Amino acid sequence: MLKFDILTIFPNMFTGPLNESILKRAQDKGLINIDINDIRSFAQNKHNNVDDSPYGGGAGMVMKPEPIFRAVEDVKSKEGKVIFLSPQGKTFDQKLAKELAKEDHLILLCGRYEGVDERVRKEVVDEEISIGDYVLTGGELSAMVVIDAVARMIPGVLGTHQSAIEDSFYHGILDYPHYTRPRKYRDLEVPEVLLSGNHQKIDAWRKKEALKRTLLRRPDLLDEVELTIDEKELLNEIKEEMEN
Ligand code: 9WO
Repeated sequence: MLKFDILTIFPNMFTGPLNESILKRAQDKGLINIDINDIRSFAQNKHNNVDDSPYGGGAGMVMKPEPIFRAVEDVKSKEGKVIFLSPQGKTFDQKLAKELAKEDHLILLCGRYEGVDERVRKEVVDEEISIGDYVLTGGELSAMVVIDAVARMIPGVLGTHQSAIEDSFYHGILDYPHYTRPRKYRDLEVPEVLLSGNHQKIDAWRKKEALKRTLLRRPDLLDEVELTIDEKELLNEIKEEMEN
């Protein structure tokens, strides 16, 4: 059972996305547990302020340290790992999702405004993660991305047939093209090989299409993966075909 504790000043943002479909079922099955904690409920001053103007001046506001320290102390367990979502973090990828799925307790700290008091980063944050090189209005949407990607790596969260399909990024290359009925739609036909019933040929075609896509769109991924002899052969076929 992996426990997620979210720390946010916008708890309502999470209720929709985390309570539908696969994440809902994973919680119902007791494979994951998600608690949403409102940082504002840990504010102590008269107006429950969680932000204040920056020392040194400048525009905007900074999240105050006290409510965050208190919120983390409230949810923290001895195995708890505190993750801060920010553009300054280490880039999130499938490998990191798989690693985090082995943890017992992840505490996801979502910032807002122009940032969080640096003493939070120094004292309570264990890992800083970015989901990509862009700025959002806060860490909440990125926390949901991390939860989704981590949860689906936990055994039992995906159905057995889905976990076989999950291979696409798992093996480090892009997915192959998918088709379903009808066989012909507005003159657009399904590739003949997929209708052949020859599963060896189908597997080879899919592997080749996946490699083709990866070579064309994300050649950088091919430097990272260990290809089998068959896959290297397919890749050479593709390169030769592309020269013609
Ligand atoms: C806002 C801002 C406004 C004016 C000048 C500078 C500024 N910096 C920021 C800013 O970085 N705000 C962050 C908003 C503070 C931390 C939480 N926020 C956030 C997290 N935005 N984007 C992310 C994020 C998290 C993970 N992966 C990608 C982006």
